[in-house]
Amino acid sequence: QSDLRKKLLETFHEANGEFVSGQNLADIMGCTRTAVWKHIEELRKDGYDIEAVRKKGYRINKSPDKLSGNSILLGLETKEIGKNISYHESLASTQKLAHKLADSGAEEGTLVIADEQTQGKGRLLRTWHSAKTGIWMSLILRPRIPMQQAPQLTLLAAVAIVQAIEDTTSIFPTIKWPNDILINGKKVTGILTEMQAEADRIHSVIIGIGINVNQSLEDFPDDIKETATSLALEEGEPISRTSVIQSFLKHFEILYTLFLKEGFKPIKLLWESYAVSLGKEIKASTLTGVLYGKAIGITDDGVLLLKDSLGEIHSIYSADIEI
Ligand code: BT5
Repeated sequence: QSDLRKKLLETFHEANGEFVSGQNLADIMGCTRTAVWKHIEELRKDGYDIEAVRKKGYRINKSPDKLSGNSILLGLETKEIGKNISYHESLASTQKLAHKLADSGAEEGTLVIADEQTQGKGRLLRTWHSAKTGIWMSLILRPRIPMQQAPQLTLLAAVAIVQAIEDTTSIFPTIKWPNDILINGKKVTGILTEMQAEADRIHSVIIGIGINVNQSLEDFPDDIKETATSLALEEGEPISRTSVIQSFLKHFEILYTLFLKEGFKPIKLLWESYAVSLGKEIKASTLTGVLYGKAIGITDDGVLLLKDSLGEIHSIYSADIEI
């Protein structure tokens, strides 16, 4: 059943907005015209706007912003990243399931995605608000890199997300080290990178990404109303989550391939071009205390360098930054 629907959607996709006749669809799908019509009705129920014109056939005018494994795969331009999708309407946290799948051997590039998370998590046991209409996903990677390089993947993912937002909207977001993406100073995306490792070998890196897409201001709880934003709020119109995910996966694969071949250097250059905090006076709250100073750059390893008022330079591996 779902294979037939996939085939139907693929055929419409290839037709590029042109009409496809009922007979053609029946031939391609290997079923009767009545069966085609039934599948079309099912698609309509899922929110597809399908036009039917006598003697011409059917065409899709608008796809819904409904997520599913199939709709993400349709038109996805990657080789490996995102080719294996585990989609769920509701999960406690995509990170949790991704860890489980990674444990049981999920292949590199497996993507776990949910419409809603009931226990979305940020860093340091913080809550990540994950009501419907956002993108909540976790990507499983199996890079053969030294363990200390894993945090660089957070920065790499941030670059891919910025590129995806630029591709699918008219917005130019910025990155705040290490894991926030901002639009007009408000947080639109958070990234949580976790690792499964043993001694000095990485089993898997799980990159959790939360992107606010179609939320309105009322959708955000009070504690983040002033600090959070969504793509739709900034763009002034709804944004297709599927397009953002597909674009992210495409950019991620390009950057990740480059990273595995040439290391972090080329990624660092891109990252710097999107970073807001560099050259500014910042406050860095780390687990061991608070530091004030100028963010003078990141190292080739992705570590933030802060110069204090005495001229001393501190390496910061993990912190919350205020500008
Ligand atoms: C993060 O933590 O920014 C990492 C968020 C990662 C979320 C993804 S969603 C898919 C995957 N599954 C999960 O369970 N998690 C990952 P951190 O830097 O610690 O920021 C957390 C803080 O951001 C919170 O304390 C709030 O202040 C704020 N916040 C929470 N939800 C938000 C939202 N939807 N939009 C903007 N800010 C939010």
